[in-house]
Amino acid sequence: MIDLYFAPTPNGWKPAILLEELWVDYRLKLLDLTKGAQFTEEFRAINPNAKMPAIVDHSAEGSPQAVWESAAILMYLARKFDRFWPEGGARTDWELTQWIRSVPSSFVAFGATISLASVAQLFLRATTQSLAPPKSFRPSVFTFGSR
Ligand SMILES: N[C@@H](CCC(=O)N[C@@H](CS)C(=O)NCC(=O)O)C(=O)O
Repeated sequence: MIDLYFAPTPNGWKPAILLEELWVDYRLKLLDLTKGAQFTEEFRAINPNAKMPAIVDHSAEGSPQAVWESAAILMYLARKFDRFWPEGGARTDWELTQWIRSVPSSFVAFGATISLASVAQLFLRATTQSLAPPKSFRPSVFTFGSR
C-alpha cells in the first residue's frame, strides 16, 4: 500500500494523477498546509523539508520507503510499476528526466497555474509515443474547484 501525502496544488496533483493512471491502490493523506500540517514531527520524519507531495511505500522491499519531491515520486512510481518509463538506456533516462523536471517547474516559474491534464498528457505522450515535445502542447488554465 502507498500513502500519498497530498494537498490540492499542482505539485500535489502530479503523483495523484500518476497513481490514478497506474490503477494502484493508495491512501490519500490530506495535508492542510494552511494549518501547518507539513511541519508536524510525523510528517517531517517522511520529508525533512516539510513539503508535500510525499509518498510512503509500505510494500517496498525491506522496509517502508519514503519518497519526496514530485519529480522523484513520478520516477519512483514509473520504475516500480514498470509503466510510462520506456527502456532506452541513459539517453532515454535523461530526456525523460528533463521533461519531468522542466515542464511543471517552468510553468509554475512563469506564474501560470498549469493544467494538470496537460502535464499528464505530455507525460503520457513523451513516454508512449516519442520523447520529442508534442507539437500541439498548449497548457490550459486550471482553476481549483471548477471544471
Ligand atoms: N520541488 C517540490 C516543491 C514542493 C512544494 O513546494 N510544495 C508546497 C506546496 S506546492 C508545500 O508543501 N508548501 C508548504 C510550505 O512551504 O510550507 C516538489 O516538486 O515536490
